[in-house]
Amino acid sequence: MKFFKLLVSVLVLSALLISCAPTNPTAVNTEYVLTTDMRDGKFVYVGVNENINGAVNPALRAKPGEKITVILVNGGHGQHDIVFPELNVKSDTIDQQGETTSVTFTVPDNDIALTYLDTTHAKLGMSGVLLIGEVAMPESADLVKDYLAEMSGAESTGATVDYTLESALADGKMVFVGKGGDIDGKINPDLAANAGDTIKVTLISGEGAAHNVAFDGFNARSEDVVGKGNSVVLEFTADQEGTFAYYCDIPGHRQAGMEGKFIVGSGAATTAGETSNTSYTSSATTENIPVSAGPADAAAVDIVREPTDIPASVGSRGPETLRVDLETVELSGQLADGTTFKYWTFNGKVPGPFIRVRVGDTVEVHLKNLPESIMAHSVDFHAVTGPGGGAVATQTQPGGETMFTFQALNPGLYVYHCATPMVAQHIANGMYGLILVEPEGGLPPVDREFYVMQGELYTAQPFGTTGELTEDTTKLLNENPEYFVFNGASMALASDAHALRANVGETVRIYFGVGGPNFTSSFHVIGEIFDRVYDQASLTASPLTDVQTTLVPPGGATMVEFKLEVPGRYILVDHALSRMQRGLAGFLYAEGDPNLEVFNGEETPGSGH
Ligand SMILES: [Cu+2]
Repeated sequence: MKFFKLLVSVLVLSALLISCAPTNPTAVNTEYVLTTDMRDGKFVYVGVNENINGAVNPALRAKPGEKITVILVNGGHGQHDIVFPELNVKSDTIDQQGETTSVTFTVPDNDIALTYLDTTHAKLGMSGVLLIGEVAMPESADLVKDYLAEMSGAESTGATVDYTLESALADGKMVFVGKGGDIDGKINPDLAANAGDTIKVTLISGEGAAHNVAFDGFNARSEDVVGKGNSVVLEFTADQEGTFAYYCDIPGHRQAGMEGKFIVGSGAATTAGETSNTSYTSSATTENIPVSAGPADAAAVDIVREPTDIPASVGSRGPETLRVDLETVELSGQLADGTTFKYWTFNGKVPGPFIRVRVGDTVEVHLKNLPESIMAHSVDFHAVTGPGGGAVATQTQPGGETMFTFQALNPGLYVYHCATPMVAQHIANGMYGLILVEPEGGLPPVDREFYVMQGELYTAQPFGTTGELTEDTTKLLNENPEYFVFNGASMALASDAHALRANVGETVRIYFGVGGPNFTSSFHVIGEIFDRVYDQASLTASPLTDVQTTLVPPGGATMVEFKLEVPGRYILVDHALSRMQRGLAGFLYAEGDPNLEVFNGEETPGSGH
């Protein structure tokens, strides 16, 4: 996808160049197009046009005294530029994917090898040479080293400091654990080095989920490591004194606890403005999370749980032992028309499956995390009496399976959700559902039952952006969602495909829960009055009667019932109605003959009902 975008940028660029070529008064003899990319965890330049196509940090060639143009396309994210330091030529800085900049200059008229480099990423290997005339290719990057030595405050000490870190879950947090040496067994250990040392960090995935390690202030980030026991190595030079943060920059992991300190020299910063920033709300997110959306994922599926997807009532049966199978599936889903999002789900839909048991049942829960997952997942049932609601027994790595049993002691309608750090993130991405524990003898029969859950999505891109949206954990922590949804997607239950349907004269029951993770719902059905509200989803207390709007907190539920007397379209909302503009509404169509005694009126245009 990234490549596709790049290709488009390059094509557009070529078209532009061709179209303006005839009118260009000062002829350029040679032209190079470079893009930026990440290889082996390091930023590099990659050649785009013919003779340098695909080459990493390609050698550029020019004839003495000729005029050349070098065009740079930002192929990913992060700030980039191209500088020819010996010639004092510097491009503008570009920081958006697809953005371009260029420099045009006349090269010296003698045979010489010169450097080109990226101001921020040169020390990570983002540099190459410009060879003029018959000059030979110099020994690897000596030129850059010389130049960087000038730029950098610290002389290389020639020493290498080795650290090994392993990812782990500890005390409900995601952490780095030190391996070997002084840091052995320590959680998020302080790492130390002298200015000028080479730092070599080996990161082992201790539990199999995807991780990496990034160092603020050094533009150093390892590749991702996935799969238990696999490892990745990051090497960089600690070229400035100070105290810096290191962390895992997989979205949500730093917030979940994967963060430590990197102390260079005395730990005091040598230059103003270069001090570490240990707050994840700023530096961690600016470089890596795009605000523009990539193209929508063509393979995205419909993740909306059908509101009628509810198992039959338990009826009058006695307690039994039942098996519940949950699969955690990370998949690309349709969030809105032309908009896709990487959801994390139970069984591929949002919400997860409606689970129906009776009081006294023993439930055997099997949780399988698909091998394709990059995250660990788990499940916490609010219907469980026991540690973590089952989350203690179900932290499940990609490709793994866990199991526990519980006895349903209390009747009620309960939320379940993933409880793997950062829990709010797993919930926001779609990991919640309802489990109904019916009282002895079952619930009173009704004509129609519906399953609806409310949640919020925190995307880096504003509401309404088309394309593939990405999650934004800073917005999540600030409780600043872009989307509010019933059953996983924007306006999902207002679509013909997923609307609720019933007939006049029927009694409707809605099992309504809030996954959240953060917003309380003021649940209301426009045009109807709840005949009965099982407040807080208590099925043993007497229901409230004749209620307009009922409060449902995150991690809470309600059961409402009403009879349909009049045909028409009724609208499920959270009466905090701004959220309707953010994707939150569902339609309940009641079909049948008019009931003029109860309601008699002509529809006026533009009512929206
Ligand atoms: Cu999860």
